[in-house]
Amino acid sequence: MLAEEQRISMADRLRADFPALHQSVNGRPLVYLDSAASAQQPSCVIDTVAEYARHDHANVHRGVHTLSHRATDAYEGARDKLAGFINANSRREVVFTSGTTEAINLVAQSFLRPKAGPGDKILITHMEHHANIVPWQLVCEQTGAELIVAPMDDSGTLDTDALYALLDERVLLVGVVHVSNALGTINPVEDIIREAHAREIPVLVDGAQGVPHKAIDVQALDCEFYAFSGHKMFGPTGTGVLYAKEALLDAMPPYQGGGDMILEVSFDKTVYNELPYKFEAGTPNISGFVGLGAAVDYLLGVGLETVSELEKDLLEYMTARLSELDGIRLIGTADNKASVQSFILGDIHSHDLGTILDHQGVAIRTGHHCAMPVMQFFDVPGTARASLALYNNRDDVDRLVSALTVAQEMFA
Ligand code: C6P
Repeated sequence: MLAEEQRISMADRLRADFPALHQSVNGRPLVYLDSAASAQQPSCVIDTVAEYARHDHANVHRGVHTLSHRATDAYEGARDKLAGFINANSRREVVFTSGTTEAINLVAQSFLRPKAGPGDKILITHMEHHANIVPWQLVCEQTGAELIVAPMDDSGTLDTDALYALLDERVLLVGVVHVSNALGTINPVEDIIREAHAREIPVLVDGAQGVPHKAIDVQALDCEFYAFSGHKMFGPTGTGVLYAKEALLDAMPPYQGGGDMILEVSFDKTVYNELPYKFEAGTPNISGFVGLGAAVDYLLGVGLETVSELEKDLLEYMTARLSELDGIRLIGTADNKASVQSFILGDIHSHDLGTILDHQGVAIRTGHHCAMPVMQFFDVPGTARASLALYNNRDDVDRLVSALTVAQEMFA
């Protein structure tokens, strides 16, 4: 446990690693509170990508020449780092995708669609991001299966008893978000996985907002699938991971066809490549994954325990400071939360609020956060959302609160 002074100096040290934070926006020093949408990148990630482009760039798995070997080593080295980062049993279980969205679509089309039919069910929760709703709706349209939804309460806490009551022999898969991007709720995925497994139901965890904030051990979780995005964990955009248990990946058909996912092709028959390449058709985002490997090194260097502790402390501070504002309605007040606070301020439309804050150099996200069912539940068109990362500090929160006060005065 870090003392308060240590926490403050640690956050300031980490902040120095992120060049984008050291600029003025609209004449004011930038306060970046939109890391749940996309986190900033530390110098080590930016430099690794630049070095790769300067010296090592070539296509992977294809060439006999030196640069292709170097590119392949860097790219596959990143896979080893990611496998270690989530404690996968094997690098074959780490499929590179363009992000969480593609990872979930892969599972929907390759794992679920061939099994699903009328009368089957896919169980998700009311707090899912569209990326963990729409791919299942597509499967339902394609197969006649039904999407069912576990409820949450007014604090944004999942009703796990209701979820367990929905688990029956027709449920083919449970899809659950680890940390809600709109509410910040941390779901008890360990319990959900245990209960689902007791009924032999596989579980996909949407870890887009989990991975940047807490240590993930997929073997301890024992989930069948865990999906996450590189750009929310300080890596480049266009990178992501589908972790899946090897036996499942072995049995699943390819998601896309093309180069690299084959061993042999003739017009009569194609033999697919071994794992994980069977699921990686075409030239991948090589430099992006090389950068993601550097992001893993960075996060491990800081330590996920430290990250969780810094953010927990700052979230408490932010929630307390926001609560001081007249007419504020906090959306998402579950006991177990991470990194995100959504809110509505009086009658001010969230987009107006976002614009007024931007004029003061404060970046937040506004709108439905790709979680429209959450907005429907709270009967709001959208919210303002401030999201934290390891580089934020109390000054950022104070600047947020004073910018909100300015907005209130403008609308008074
Ligand atoms: N949430 C946010 O501002 P992609 O776009 O594939 O990298 O991630 C999709 C996704 C899936 N699940 C959760 C829980 C997410 O938060 C996101 C992305 C961003 O909240 C952009 S909408």
